Amino acid sequence: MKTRVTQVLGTEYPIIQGAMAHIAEHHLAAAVSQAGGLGIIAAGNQKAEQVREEIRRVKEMTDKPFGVNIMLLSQHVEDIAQLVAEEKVPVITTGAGNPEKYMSPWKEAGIKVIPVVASVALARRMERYGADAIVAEGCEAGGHIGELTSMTLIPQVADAVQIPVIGAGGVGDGRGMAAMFLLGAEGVQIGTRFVVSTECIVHDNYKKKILSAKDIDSVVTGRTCGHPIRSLRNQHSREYLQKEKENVPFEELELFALGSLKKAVQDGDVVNGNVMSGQIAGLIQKEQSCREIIEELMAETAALLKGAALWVS
Ligand code: TUI
Repeated sequence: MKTRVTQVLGTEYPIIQGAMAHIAEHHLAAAVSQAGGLGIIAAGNQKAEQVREEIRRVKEMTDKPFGVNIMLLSQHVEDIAQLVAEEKVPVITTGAGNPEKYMSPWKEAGIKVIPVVASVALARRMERYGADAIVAEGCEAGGHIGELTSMTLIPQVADAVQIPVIGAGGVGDGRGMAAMFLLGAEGVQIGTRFVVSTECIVHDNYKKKILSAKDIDSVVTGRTCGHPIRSLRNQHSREYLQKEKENVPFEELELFALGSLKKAVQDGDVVNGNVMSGQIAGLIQKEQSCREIIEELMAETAALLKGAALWVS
């Protein structure tokens, strides 16, 4: 399936793996790239030298294109912005902010720049600043989210920009992927399903929590402090929401959240840790390799879109 997204990324398939802090490291990124998608290393809050090590490991494991996601709230963002240019990373995605001040140095380094946005206004702005494509992420996604659903955001972004749109938020199988194409996307970004892949290094308890989730099991915390985060409901989310109800100061909420994702991902504490996940968790039934996931997605999508002529030859 060739679309403008595969042309920009240099991949076989128009599938990007979502960036997930502590989760999207070199094993997952290399496996997705090897299988024909675009694997992504999440820089998260890591220091530049840790990210450099991750990049080098992916380069050792695959010669296929891959990307680095820069979380713009990170205190190390300046160093990482410079590092990705030095390392000539093929693709950069960004999240949780506006990357415009870094875009011209990245473009000059020959990097494809794909900001993740949650609004039409930022999508338009990113196009003006030279973005090669845009990820439009609906609030079905896990982690830090915007206000709009994928159903409403993707067609509005697709109408507003000329550059290719990659749809994110709520995609777990070929039906979701085909729906994104019908809404105007030319590629998809998938996070939660790749968490439950054999190559993903999250603690088994994290994978089991996703596999046992039902449709209504995700909640959004942090709305009151302007950083809404979608995760699976547990003791941690209940306590966080209770604190928000009691209007505890922002600093106390921040302290409560500190290290909570790592606790779930690395220690497997899915009771007191933060299990970030998209709303599509309830659809995910089994662990598979990244190659199986991608091939299944492509077969389902192609069957559904047969005759729709949405891709380029
Ligand atoms: O970035 C994400 N997902 C994330 S980042 C993250 S780490 C984090 N931890 C605590 C607080 C905040 C983040 C966990 N999950 N997805 C991409 C995304 N970006 N979704 C929404 C946005 C977004 C939101 C507002 C992008 C830009 C924006 O406004 C920018 C501006 O200044 O106009």
